[in-house]
Parts: sequence; C-alpha cells; structure tokens
Amino acid sequence: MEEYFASGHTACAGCGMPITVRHALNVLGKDVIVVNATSCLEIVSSAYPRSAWGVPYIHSLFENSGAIAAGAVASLRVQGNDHTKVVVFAGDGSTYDIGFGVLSGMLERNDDVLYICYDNEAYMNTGNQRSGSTPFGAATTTSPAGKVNHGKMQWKKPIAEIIAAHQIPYVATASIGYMADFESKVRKAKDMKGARFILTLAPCVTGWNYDSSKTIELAKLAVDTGLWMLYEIEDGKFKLSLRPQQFKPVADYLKMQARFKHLSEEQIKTIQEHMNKAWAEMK
Ligand SMILES: Cc1ncc(C[n+]2csc(CCOP(=O)(O)OP(=O)(O)O)c2C)c(N)n1
Ligand SMILES: [Mg+2]
Repeated sequence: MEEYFASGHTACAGCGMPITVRHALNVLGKDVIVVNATSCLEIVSSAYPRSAWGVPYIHSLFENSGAIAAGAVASLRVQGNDHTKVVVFAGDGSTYDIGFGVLSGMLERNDDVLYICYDNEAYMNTGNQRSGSTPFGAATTTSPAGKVNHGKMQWKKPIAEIIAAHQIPYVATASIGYMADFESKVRKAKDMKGARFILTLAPCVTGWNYDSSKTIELAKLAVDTGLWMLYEIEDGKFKLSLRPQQFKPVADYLKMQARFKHLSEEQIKTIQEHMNKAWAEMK
C-alpha cells in the first residue's frame, strides 16, 4: 500500500497523532490537500528540508486553518476541480480554543471541508499547557496539582456537541483504539459534501505520562470505561457507534496515567458519577 504520511517523522514513540493521520490518509487517498494548524503535527512532519507528507500540504496559523481550508476549496472549485478533497488536521488547542472562531465560520458557511481534530487533551507542542479539552482532574503545567487544586478544575468542553449545533451534515467522534470504526467514519465523511467534523482521541505519551507501548490500549480503555463516547450525528440524527456491554471502572483508565496520579478516591468517584450522568443524558 502506498503511504501518504511517511515514517521518519520525529514524533515521540507511541504518539497517537501520527497513527491518526496515517490511517486517515490511507482512507482518503492521494487526491487531497492537507491544511494543518500549528501543533506537534506540524513540527514533527515538516521541518525543512524534510517532509513526511506524500500529499500537498499547507501549514496554517494556529487560529486560521478553517479559513485557509475554505479558501483552498473556493480556489479548486473556481478552477473547475470538484474532486480534490480539502482536509484539516488540527490539535485540540487549535480546535477547541484558539482556532475556534474561524472554525465556527467555516461550519456556519458549510464549506466543503473535512476537519479532523486529533485530541491529545492539552497544548502539547509547547510543553503540556491545559486547553479547553483537558479533562477534569488532569495535571498540566498550567493546571498543576497541589495543596489547593487537584489539576484542572473544569470539565472538558463538549466540542462535538458545539460543532453539531452548527447543523452541518456530519459530526463524529472516534478513537484510535477502535481503528476500524475511525476508518469507516473517515470513509463516510470523505464522500459527503459540505462541512464534516471528526474528533479522534489520540493519547500523548509525554503529556499523559504513561508507558509508550500502551497507546492503543489506553485509547480503547477510554471508550470501554465510557469516558469517551463513540457516536455520529448525521443530518442531525444521533447514532451511538458502540455501547460497552459492561463499563470498566474509570479508575482503570485514570490509574494508567501519571497526569491523574494525585487524584483521591473521592475525586475519582466524582469523575465516575460525571460519566454516568453523561450517559444518562445521552440516552
Ligand atoms: C496564536 C498562537 N498562540 C500560541 C502559539 C504557540 N503554540 C504553538 S503550537 C501550540 C500548542 C498546540 O496545541 P494543540 O493544538 O493542542 O496541538 P498539539 O501541540 O497538542 O499537537 C502553541 C501554544 C502559536 N503558535 N500561535
Ligand atoms: Mg493538543
């Protein structure tokens, strides 16, 4: 099989992000233009004079990947090209926070763009600062755990729901722990028109601080504990992709990662209850 995201990039061993990008591009194929917001992905893949990209690639600012992608689509269509897909890869810092205004505009105009956010739950490239995506209780350099705070004090921003409120044709959540599900969502989104959004959980070895051989296991456990829900919202219709027969305790997931190591049993219970409530609301 031809690869469009080559080995030899400089991501950490076990990083979830190149796994996300490589598998998405294998499904999308050659006829794409990638727009990539400033992030770990840009740094590890495009240090001049080397490049990991086997497809055309534009690095955008942190805040404007939505606008660059919309411009690329407009330019292609004016040239009579209605087949090349424009795909954004962006991190959570860009998607949830700093690029959100421009992304919201892209969604509201229903620009013909597939936007894939690899969510590693913090600003990792600059050394693990908290983002709107960082989960409750996680320690980062700007939400440290100490005597007063137990890591981040706020809950994760429900970005997929906020995106879905723009009434675009397709919104989905995925995890690299369930690769066939992720790939089938990319395949479906590929052939749709208008704005499509896929949010993928992509563990970060250094920021989450776990054994680098456990990336896929962790990405699977996030789903199996119910903390990361897999679903699609297609033309406004919600469809759950997978419901674990029996949820594993959230502690199984939290205890594998040093970013949660300070949490008390009481705080873990709070997270368990929050997860139970999220599932009750989803139903
Ligand atoms: C407007 C702006 N603010 C801050 C930065 C510095 N910066 C570069 S990458 C980055 C972190 C990106 O976080 P995320 O989007 O989650 O991607 P990750 O690095 O985690 O892959 C930051 C803060 C920047 N480039 N532009
Ligand atoms: Mg990030």
